[in-house]
Amino acid sequence: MIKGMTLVAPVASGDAFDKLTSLFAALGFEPGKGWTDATGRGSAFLAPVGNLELITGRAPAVPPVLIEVTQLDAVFDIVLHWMQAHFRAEEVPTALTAVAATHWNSRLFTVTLAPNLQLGFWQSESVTHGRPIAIEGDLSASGRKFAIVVARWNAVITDRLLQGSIDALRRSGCSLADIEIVRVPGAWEIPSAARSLAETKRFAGIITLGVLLRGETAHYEAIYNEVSRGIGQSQQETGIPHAFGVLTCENLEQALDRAGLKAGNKGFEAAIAAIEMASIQQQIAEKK
Ligand code: DLZ
Repeated sequence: MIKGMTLVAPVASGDAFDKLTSLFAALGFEPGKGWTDATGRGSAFLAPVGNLELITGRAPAVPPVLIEVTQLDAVFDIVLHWMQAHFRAEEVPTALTAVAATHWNSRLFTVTLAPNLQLGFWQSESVTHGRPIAIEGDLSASGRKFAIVVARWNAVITDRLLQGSIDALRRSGCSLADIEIVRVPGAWEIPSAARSLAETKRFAGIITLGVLLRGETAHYEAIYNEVSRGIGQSQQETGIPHAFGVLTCENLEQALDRAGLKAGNKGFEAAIAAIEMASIQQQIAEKK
């Protein structure tokens, strides 16, 4: 059974070996198992994927060793700086080509690092190249209805979470008429309201917003566990995505940070998650 492929590149001297080893480390290769014996040294550099590509009909226009990367221009800069440090200035333009478009929807540059070591670095221009095909939700809320269940307890925070959620929905194309807001007394009441809304099947997603403050909430753990379990159960049993925007914080300051100050707005984030999940659910349903 095939396990892997190794290309062996002889290097002229120990000095060149050390320099190239440091370059490949700087480029981000995972170090493999090296060796040293009386005859010399070996240094292995691993890449996540290897291919052997057979071609016919034309001579290859690329070096025999092609390294696919994700940030070609950054890689080019690393190689260029290394060349400027280790080659004479007049050698660099012949050893290192500029980044150029290929005929296979990619960009490529080549570099001759040693007489027997010519490499091509390339990056595909196709965003889907090399990615497994996956269902991915989009962030369009246009034409979809969402419900927001928001607790009045700690309203100074939950109002900000609500504003964040509405902001995310509006920016994603949801009309105001398609947003239904239900205010409940406290976090404890969120699951039952969310469940009632989900069971109507009128909504693509439910966004739940509340704040539990550890310091001020008796039986904090018990309430939190029940609220999170209830929201999760409603999601699983109705099949409607429920975004969890119930903050659990040590104190008011921490909650404020998560409601639009230092740590983003969790109401906004919850709404975005609901929008994405609504899209995913629709795609899964359509595939069925
Ligand atoms: C009672 C209570 C307490 C102590 N703390 C909170 C809290 O930090 N956050 C919150 O949303 N609600 C709190 N509540 C209210 C309960 O969630 C619930 O509304 C009441 O117990 C009435 O059922």
